[in-house]
Amino acid sequence: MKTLKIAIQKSGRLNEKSVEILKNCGLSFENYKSSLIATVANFPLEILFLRDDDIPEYVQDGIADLGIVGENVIIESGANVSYLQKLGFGKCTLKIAVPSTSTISDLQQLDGKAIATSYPVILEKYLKANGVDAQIRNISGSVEIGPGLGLSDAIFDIVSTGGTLKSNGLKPFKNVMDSEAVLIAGNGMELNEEVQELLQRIQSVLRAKATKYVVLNVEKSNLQAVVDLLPGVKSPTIVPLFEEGWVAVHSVIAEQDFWEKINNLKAAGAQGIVVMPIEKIIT
Ligand code: PRT
Ligand code: ZN
Repeated sequence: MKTLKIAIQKSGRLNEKSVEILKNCGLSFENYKSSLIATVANFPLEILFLRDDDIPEYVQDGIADLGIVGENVIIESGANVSYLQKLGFGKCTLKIAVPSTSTISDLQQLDGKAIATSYPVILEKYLKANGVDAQIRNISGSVEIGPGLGLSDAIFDIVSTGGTLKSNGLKPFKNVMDSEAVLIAGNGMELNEEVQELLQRIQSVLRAKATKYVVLNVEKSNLQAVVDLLPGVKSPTIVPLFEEGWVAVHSVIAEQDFWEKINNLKAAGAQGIVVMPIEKIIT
């Protein structure tokens, strides 16, 4: 059986979550800071620890079969790879930002202006698509100091909380693309049994993460109203309580509308609501 190789970031913002998702898939491996490669003990897989910028090319060229990397890095690299699964972490937005005192209100006002960025390919495509003729200053780091140093009139960079922009006297002007970590494979690569198995495990971990397990008690007269609020994986499980006229309802609810759902359940008559994390959902 061929051993698969997956490339993940060695250190940086995506490293910890990439390791975590693989470990949650039941893969057993050592994660020493110094190692460049780790062998998984209980699955035919090797993990390569790389700089994120190298991952798309490694996957494109077949040196690694799979990779976990930000969409921004993939698009910037121009590598020919296919997305297998969005992973829900490393979320950010690439934005054009201008000094907070700037009166710029229209994209065309960037004509003839200089924009500093580490993502010249994405920026150039965006400017071209919008008919803006700006000068791109390609710098490799600390892009946010560009306007302060007189190097550029605007910047194009990754933003997550917006704190870095603010502390450098900048404000967001245009959102260009959203990004998150994705699982990639070489374009046209055969998705063999091992890849499918790994993908299924990743998807079951993601599904579990997006949901909570809920157990609640309700009087039978309020049961329908409570059940109407709960989809469950298939449908809720109803278990009679020892006390006549009462049942316990077991279900899963989505993390994203969790608090709203809980409040609605309480209003519908649910009591003693217990919420638990789910490890995996296998469908
Ligand atoms: O060493 P290596 O080359 O592997 O790593 P790196 O230094 O190039 O990348 P790293 O670890 O900083 O980021 C890896 C990936 O995380 C990026 O390619 C994005 O896909 C994703 N990501 C998510 C982010 C951010 N959020 C983020 N906030 N990458 C960078 N930032 C930086 C941004 O450049 C800016 O300086 O954080 C600052 C802005 O953050 P806020 O919260 O102040 O807005
Ligand atoms: Zn990098």
